[in-house]
Amino acid sequence: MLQAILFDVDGTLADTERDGHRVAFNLAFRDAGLDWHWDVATYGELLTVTGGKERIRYFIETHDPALPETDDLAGWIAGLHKAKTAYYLALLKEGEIPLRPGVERLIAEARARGVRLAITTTTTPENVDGLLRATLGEESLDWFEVIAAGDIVPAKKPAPDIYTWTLEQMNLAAGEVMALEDSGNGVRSAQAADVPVIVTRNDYTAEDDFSGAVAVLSDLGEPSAPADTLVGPTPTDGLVDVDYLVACLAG
Ligand code: XBP
Ligand code: MG
Repeated sequence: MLQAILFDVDGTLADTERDGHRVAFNLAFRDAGLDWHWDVATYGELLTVTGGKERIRYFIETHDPALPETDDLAGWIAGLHKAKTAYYLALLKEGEIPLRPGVERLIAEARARGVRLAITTTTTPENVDGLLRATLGEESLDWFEVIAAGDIVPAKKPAPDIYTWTLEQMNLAAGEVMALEDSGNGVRSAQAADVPVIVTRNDYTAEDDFSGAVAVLSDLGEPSAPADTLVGPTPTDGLVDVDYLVACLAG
C-alpha cells in the first residue's frame, strides 16, 4: 500500500534549471570576475552531473576555463556556489518560477488522504525552502515530513543514498513509496534504492534514459490540460492522483 510520495525538486516540482539555477550560476560567475557563461545548450550538457558544486568542478575539468590560482579548489568552488545560491534564492523570491502542472493538486490530495510526503533532492536545502515558500506558502514546509537535500548524503544522485536516507528517516520500505522524478539520474537513484519511480519529463530530460520507470508522462496533468502518457499506465482523465499512484505501485 502507498504510504508516502517522495518528490524530487528540480525539474519535477518546478522547471528550475534553465531560468533559475543556470541564471544564478552565470550571475555568480560575473560577480567573481570570471568570463564563464553557461548558455542553455551548455547547461544541458552539464546537467549530466548533479549537484551545483560538482557541476562547477566538472565544467572546470572538461572545459578548462580560466580561473584564479588557488591551492584550495574545493573551498573556492564552495564560495562560488554560495554566491550562486544567494542569486537563486533571490530569483525564487521574485516568484517567477511556478510549480509544474498538477503538483499543487496532487500534494493537496495526498495531504487530504493521509499520504505522507517527503522531498528527495540533490539541490541545496535553502533552495527547497525558498521554492516551497514562494509557491505554496510558508506553512508548506511542514507538509513534508522529511526534506532530504544537498550534502546530507555524500554521494548525490544517481547514487541511491538520498532515497535510502529518506526511507530510514520515515521508517518505510522501498515498496511502500512512490518517487516522482524528471531525469535519468533521478530514476537511477530511486531504482538503486529499489524505490518505484514515475517520471514527468521536461525539455532538458526528454532524451534521458528512463528504463525501469513505472510510467513516463509529460507532467502530472491538470483538468484543463491532461497529461500525455509516454510509457506505462494512462491516468484517468490525464490526471495523476493518489489512486493512480496506488495502482502503479500494485503493478
Ligand atoms: C538537481 C541538481 C542540483 C541543481 C542545482 O537535482 O542536480 O544540482 O541543478 O542546485 P534534483 P544546487 O533534480 O535531484 O533536485 O546548485 O543547489 O546543487
Ligand atoms: Mg530533478
